[in-house]
Amino acid sequence: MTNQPDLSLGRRVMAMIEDLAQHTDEYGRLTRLYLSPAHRAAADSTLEIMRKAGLSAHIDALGSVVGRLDGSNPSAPALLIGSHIDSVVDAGRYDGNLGVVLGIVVAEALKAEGIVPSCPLEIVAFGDEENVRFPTNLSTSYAFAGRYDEAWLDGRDADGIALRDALIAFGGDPLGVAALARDPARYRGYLEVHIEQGPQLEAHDLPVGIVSAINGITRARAHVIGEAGHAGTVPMNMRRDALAAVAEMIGIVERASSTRTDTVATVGVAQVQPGAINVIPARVDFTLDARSPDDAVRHAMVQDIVTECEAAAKRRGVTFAIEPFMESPATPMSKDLMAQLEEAVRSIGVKPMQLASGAGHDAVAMANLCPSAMLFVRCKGGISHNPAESITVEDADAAARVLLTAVKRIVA
Ligand code: HGY
Ligand code: MN
Ligand code: MN
Repeated sequence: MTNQPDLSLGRRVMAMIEDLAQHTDEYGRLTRLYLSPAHRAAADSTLEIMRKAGLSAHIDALGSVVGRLDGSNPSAPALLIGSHIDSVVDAGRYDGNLGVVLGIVVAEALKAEGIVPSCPLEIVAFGDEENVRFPTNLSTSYAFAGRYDEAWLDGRDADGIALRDALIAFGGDPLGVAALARDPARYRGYLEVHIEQGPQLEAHDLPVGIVSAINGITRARAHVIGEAGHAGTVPMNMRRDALAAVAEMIGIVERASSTRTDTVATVGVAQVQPGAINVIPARVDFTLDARSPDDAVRHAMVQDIVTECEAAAKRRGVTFAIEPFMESPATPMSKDLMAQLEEAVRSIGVKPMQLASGAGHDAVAMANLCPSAMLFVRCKGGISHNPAESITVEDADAAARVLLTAVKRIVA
């Protein structure tokens, strides 16, 4: 008799992931931005899967899909399990979706084993974790935590569509946002399972790991304005080349982050105008994403970047302006829930390893509502935000067994 798991939970997870992966806004690659038609289709599909799993389920005013098992005492503080079903552009299929699917598979497994939780179990598919479409930050999970900033409704996407209008077109309700705030007394904790999106678990040959803290993030938009000119006639020492200035600034960003411990900083978007081969670039708009496990270090790094970019701009005769639009604090996870996850990891014969999260997650917002913890799942090569993102059915099964074990202990 081998004590090898039968992988049935893992297979169920992978099947649901495939189901959801078909909902994309771009043919041939997975792009599912908040409130897009693909997000609506994925939300409807998640609603159906939740209901088939025996959960009462609905889509809330901001587009989150919320499933619930009442348990034997519906008025007891509930346990929340969740993650997000929105994606970046040309995304992998596990980022976010895995945590939602695992919550549903665990709810299914409890019912299949005839286990009635002592408290309600809520499974949530948030919709705006990636913050790719609107200048918001974890808006749908912050709504649960009662920290939704109504000004976010006026944020606009690259096509100038206001979040409020996209929400109405999605079938949501801008007037229903305040009612989404949960009473902290009614929640005992939030658990989120997510791919690691990094190389550590693979390097340690571990299928899962426990998140100790989530790094803080500063995101900003920068604008550099020089002067367009003829690429053939303007001498090099007489140019005000916006793109050459930004090239120097990107070097400043790289140096500021690589000379500090555990910090990262990225220029992910750069738009050049007018963008012609024989015209000296007049303007460049670019983004900054700066992160650290320590908020003071992050703020100092961003300040250094701004100071050095201003000096470079002055030297080059271009203007430089930068507007931070998102701040997310470094967030430690709940020690009690981490201990529950560690016990559950041990119970499947895996050595518990703690690791910090360089990526942001809905757990940052949910930690404002109730004790929160995260379980990471190994992903191949640590690759994420990339269609090559992948996990094995064995690791999906291990994560499902860990989560099921932890949930059984918490809701016993
Ligand atoms: O960017 C992040 O950290 C997350 O994947 N949204
Ligand atoms: Mn994610
Ligand atoms: Mn992501």
